[in-house]
Amino acid sequence: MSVILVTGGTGLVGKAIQHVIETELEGSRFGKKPGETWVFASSKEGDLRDAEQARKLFEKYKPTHVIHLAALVGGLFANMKYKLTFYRDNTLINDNVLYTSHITGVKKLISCLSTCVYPDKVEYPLDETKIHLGLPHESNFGYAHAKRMVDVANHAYKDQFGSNFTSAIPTNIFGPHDNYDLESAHVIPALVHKCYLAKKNGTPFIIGGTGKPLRQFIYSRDLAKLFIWQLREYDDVEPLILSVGEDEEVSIKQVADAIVKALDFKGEYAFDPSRADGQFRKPASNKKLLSLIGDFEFTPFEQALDESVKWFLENYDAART
Ligand code: NAP
Ligand code: GFB
Repeated sequence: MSVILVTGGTGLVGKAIQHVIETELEGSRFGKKPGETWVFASSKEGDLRDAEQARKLFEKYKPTHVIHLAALVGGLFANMKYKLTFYRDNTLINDNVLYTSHITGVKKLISCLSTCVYPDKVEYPLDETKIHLGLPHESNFGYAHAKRMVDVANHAYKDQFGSNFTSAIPTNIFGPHDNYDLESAHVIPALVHKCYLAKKNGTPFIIGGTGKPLRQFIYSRDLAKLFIWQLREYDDVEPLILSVGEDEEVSIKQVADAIVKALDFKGEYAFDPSRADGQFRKPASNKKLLSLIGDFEFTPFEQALDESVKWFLENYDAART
């Protein structure tokens, strides 16, 4: 019997893992295995910034495995505005989840980092050996440092207790059940929501920044499959980048054009260069992942965007807007 606890199980990534576990054939490559119980916990089940609530959550479900997604998460503008909050909340959450996993004897823990934790000035492409080789981009140094310390803690737990704790480093993620709040969202959900409102109200669609920065985007439902694979197959303490290839970089302008097309927006759209561009690029290599997983089909960006926009339009009233 295995109990897999997904902390942050009600967010963008958690909902994607739940979708894959519930739709893939039981026993298939990415399906639930016989004898597995999957638990998708929200903050209502316990505020993981609080050690006592973390302990109670683990006591309730007695997880044998943990996929740790819970975090204070936000896009560039939120990170720029609330650096201490992103640092402290995520530091508290991460310390409580790692420590509670240790004292309750969790067999395996995968924590979620992000490619934005990487040094801003480093030789590209980013790979798993470069996380600590310099300061992260100042726009999100609070969140980035909190996430980097998970890697430090994983090594310390492994060294002192032999814990099977590791981490995943996804690139920018998008998909159904995203956070579409105009101020705290990441770029794709923010622009989907903005374009939707521009179309509905007949107003201009304004994109922050110059549109020049480059990003890699992974569809949440593809990432979900990679997490399930990592849970079953990867037992190294070193982090593993979960991303599309470094040649899949797209500019923010290309993203905006794709959103205009997906929403069939006919109005005018413009850029607001008074808003920050953030990090210019953070190209991550997925070579290590592909060398381990063998074949993996990423969903084409346009198809993933269409599915995400469709979900948004069908669930607007229930979405986090
Ligand atoms: P999300 O949609 O904002 O979901 C966050 C999840 O964490 C929700 O289930 C939320 O619960 C939970 N949570 C937040 N604060 C909590 C607390 N104090 N105690 C317990 N649970 C709490 O985030 P996401 O995009 O799915 O992110 C999942 C993971 O991926 C995070 O670790 C994030 O750092 C990482 N990541 C995200 C991106 C991206 O582009 N989205 C990129 C790289 C890495 P409620 O629903 O109750 O609020
Ligand atoms: O997804 P995003 O907010 O975060 O992307 P980062 C920011 C890029 O999109 C910048 C442009 O170049 C912005 O100028 N952009 C244009 C917008 N319009 C908008 C908009 O309305 N909202 C947003 N959010 N961006 C984040 C980190 O960096 O990467 C987080 O700050 C997290 O910690 C995330 O790790 C994955 O990719 O710049």
